[in-house]
Amino acid sequence: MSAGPRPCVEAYAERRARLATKLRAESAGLLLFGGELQTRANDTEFRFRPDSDFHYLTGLEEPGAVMLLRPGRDDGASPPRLTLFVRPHDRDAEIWSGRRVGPEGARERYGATEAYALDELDERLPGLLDGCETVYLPVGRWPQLDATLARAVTSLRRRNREGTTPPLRYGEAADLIGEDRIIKDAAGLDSLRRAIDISAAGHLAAMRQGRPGVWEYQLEALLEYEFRRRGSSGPGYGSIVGSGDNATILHYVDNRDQLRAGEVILIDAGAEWDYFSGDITRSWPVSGRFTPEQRAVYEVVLAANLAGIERAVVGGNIELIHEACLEVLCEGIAQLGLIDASAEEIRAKDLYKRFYMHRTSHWLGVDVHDAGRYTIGGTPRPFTPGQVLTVEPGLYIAADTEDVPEGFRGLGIRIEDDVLIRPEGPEVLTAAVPKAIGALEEIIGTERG
Ligand SMILES: [Mn+2]
Repeated sequence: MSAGPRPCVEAYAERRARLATKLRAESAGLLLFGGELQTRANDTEFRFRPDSDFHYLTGLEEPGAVMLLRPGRDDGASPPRLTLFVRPHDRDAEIWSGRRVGPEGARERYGATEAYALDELDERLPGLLDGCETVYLPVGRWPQLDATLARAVTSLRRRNREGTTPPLRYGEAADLIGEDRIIKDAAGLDSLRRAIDISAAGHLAAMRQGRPGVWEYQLEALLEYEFRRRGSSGPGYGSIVGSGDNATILHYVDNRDQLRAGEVILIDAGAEWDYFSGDITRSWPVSGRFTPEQRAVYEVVLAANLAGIERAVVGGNIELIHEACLEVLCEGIAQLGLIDASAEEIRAKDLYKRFYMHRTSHWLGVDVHDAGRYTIGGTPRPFTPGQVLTVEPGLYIAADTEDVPEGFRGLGIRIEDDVLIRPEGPEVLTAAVPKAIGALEEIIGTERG
């Protein structure tokens, strides 16, 4: 199985060019850090994952790297200048810890205009920032980057009489880049689709293998096996595999219980591809058939999911999706008698929060909870084509909920899809994973047959 194509160097250059247009207007530069290895215990480290913004703009996945982007001339005749500082080649270090791209590789393979070894950063950065009126950086995300900038600015100020011009303003890079990331470009959408397709394959495998007696961690391992064998770097967030009452714990990641006949299992898991992440939740009966109570709750959540997706249209917004889901959920809670009140009262008095305590949607992209503003000028941001968001209503009835009939207790159901906003209406990117009751029971039932 081939890992498939990754975005080419041009895709990253296009992203930098879009940002350079914004930077040029403010005579600004953008300073980012690529992240560093995080200690796991003693002298072992977690697998490296580059800083999302840094990778989004460079494609480079090496610890320690620093980038500075400055726009070209405003006549558009010169391209943006990308300066990369990377670890230098070091034969001994590379034998132990892997190959390094080196300054030459940074120029040849990553399109850097100029590239230097990291130990030249303090010496060269002041000159590179000279005349840059605004510097964008992710304030506080990487304390060592804040310190690097502070040293460079101090050095420029000290040489002020030589005619150097230190920066006048500092801006938030997370917001600047987030507003670009929120609209998926062609390369980003390709990566996200691939991440979602791999996520879907993992969910299907879990549905086929899940049955009474299997352990939650075995399904977690199966999901991640499917992700990895398809070339994904692994899950984009901690996989949630919760059966029975565990499904009522929103971020249950212990995944250590055994699946029992008659329970519903909730799996919330997504694969990463090129550092874009899928995000899918499905809930299904461990024995292959819902009980009448489980089925009734499932039907309410599914109706809410479908009502929410219907509102994922240009000009809509996340609040309207949430409202549409709440309307269906409150109606269902009333009809099932989970709360002894009318749907209107359940809605108006927020009584539903006993069983539905989270929001319905978030942006999706490089980060599972992706960058980009949710409100603009204090009001919900209207959807525009190219945005991707989740629609994930649920109902969670903990085992110790004594005022509901027993058949409803210890039941958590969430149905989460990833949706692309298009002029012609929503595209459900997660459609490959069934959610209709008949289709679910068929896939689970068939494999057991
Ligand atoms: Mn989600």
